[in-house]
Amino acid sequence: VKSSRGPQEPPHLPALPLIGSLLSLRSPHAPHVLFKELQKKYGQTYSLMMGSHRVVIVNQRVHAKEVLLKRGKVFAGRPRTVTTDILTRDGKDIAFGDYSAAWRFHRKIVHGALCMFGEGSASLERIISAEAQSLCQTMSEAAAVGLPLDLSPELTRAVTNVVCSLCFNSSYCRGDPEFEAMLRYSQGIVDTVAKDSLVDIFPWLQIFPNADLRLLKQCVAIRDKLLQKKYEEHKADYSDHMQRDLLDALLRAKRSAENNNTAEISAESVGLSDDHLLMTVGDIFGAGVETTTTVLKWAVTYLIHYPEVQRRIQEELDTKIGVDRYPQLSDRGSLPYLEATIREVLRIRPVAPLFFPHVALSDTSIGDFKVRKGTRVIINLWSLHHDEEEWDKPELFDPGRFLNSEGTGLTVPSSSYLPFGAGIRVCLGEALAKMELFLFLSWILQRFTLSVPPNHSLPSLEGKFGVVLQPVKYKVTATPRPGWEQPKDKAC
Ligand code: HEM
Ligand code: PLO
Repeated sequence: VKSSRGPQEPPHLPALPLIGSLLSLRSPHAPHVLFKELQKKYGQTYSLMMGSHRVVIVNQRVHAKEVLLKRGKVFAGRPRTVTTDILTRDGKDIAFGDYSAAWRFHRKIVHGALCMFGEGSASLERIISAEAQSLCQTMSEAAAVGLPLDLSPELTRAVTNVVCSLCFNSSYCRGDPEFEAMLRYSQGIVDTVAKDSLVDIFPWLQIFPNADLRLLKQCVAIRDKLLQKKYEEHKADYSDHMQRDLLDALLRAKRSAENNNTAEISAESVGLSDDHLLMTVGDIFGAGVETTTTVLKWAVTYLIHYPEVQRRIQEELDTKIGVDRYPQLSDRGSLPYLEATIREVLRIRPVAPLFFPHVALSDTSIGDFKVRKGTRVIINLWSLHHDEEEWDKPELFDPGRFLNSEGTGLTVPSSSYLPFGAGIRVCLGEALAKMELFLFLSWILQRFTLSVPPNHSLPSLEGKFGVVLQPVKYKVTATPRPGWEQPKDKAC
């Protein structure tokens, strides 16, 4: 309903000079939960000050879609923050870079490279299946000696190797020191980066904890060394006639812009400097690893909490695939319950419960609310995915909500479901992530039943808030299913 008084400011949390609304934000809850709670007092869309920044929090689907889709281009900006500037050399990447010609150009190249890998050749399916096989072999070995296993590093390595093939045409074996270093630096980055877009941050006062900043700088330095090494190797054996991976695709775009010096688009102006190339690969590598691994870990966590869901997926796998062959992407259509489970995991524990802020590039509005140029907008996906008006018992893990009434086909029961975002900043890896989630989970559940080791308690479902929402660490017992007692798979 349009207000007769014309556009108004959104309801505002109390704010003090300099520290902004900090005092109203002190809470034992993680930010996404607190922002959901604050709706009770301020309505679904409200604003607050973080330091000197005006921030609007969006907790409902209509306003979220306005920001992402209807006025997507107006809200396509990103803020500069101290931590993301450290990670991305002042926003020279896709995810944290502001809207610009360089940003558009890089998204296009990455999109093209991902499409080339995904379609035409069945290479991506082959790569993921090989990693699934190696993962299952590791799980078999642990099962053979009766040892519970922390699946986290194993899942991370499997997912890392897929993105590594895609970005660098390389992969890691178990225990590779470079991989072990990657696990450590990436955790440090997840724990610290983008936090300062949420807490009050005054670069001149350094209120953002110094220890966090130090850790982030150390981790980024290690990551940059790794990226630089891959870059030098690729430059050394680059050929115009061969495109092995994403880094080759970026190098080709750079060479062709450099050779085209007469054109008004120089390599620098479209963002094809060495820094831009490195930061873009760094994004795809980082996003490719942390997001998909996190979803797989949540899936395993929920499967051990809900053995009946696990059993139903296994019945579906037994009927549709059996034990004589491994799962393939072409089976996706005939395994609706597994697909529904993946959708439910992405709903109940969204990887990014708070999107990194979008920024209004000009004066605009959200619903009836006035929004000034430069305002940061945070979409609270947690609220959208746990909205009581949209979902029946939102806290309940129920894959069935994504099935039609006969249980034979998939549905999306509410349009308040945006696990990958939408619009011009929609996730670039959605198709890849869905392939990986389907193949890894079907391989694992065809072969093993997952449970908590005897005398261990079930892992917490709460999650640890960072730039992605991660489950806690725990061990699982993987019991080989009938027909899979003897390992049939090869490890790396
Ligand atoms: C952005 C979710 C996997 C690359 C995003 C956004 C979400 C998201 C919510 C933010 C959209 C916004 O700010 O409006 C997920 C989930 C994944 C996943 C749930 C796994 C299940 C991946 C993978 C890749 C990737 C595998 C890389 C191959 C990116 C990039 C962006 C992005 C580059 C930034 C886009 C931009 O700002 O223009 N993703 N993602 N993501 N994702 Fe993903
Ligand atoms: C994950 C840790 C890596 O070391 C660096 C990195 C790069 C891209 C980030 C990713 C991290 C976290 C998830 C992000 C992704 C870009 C898009 C994605 C923020 C920090 C999401 C879910 O928005």
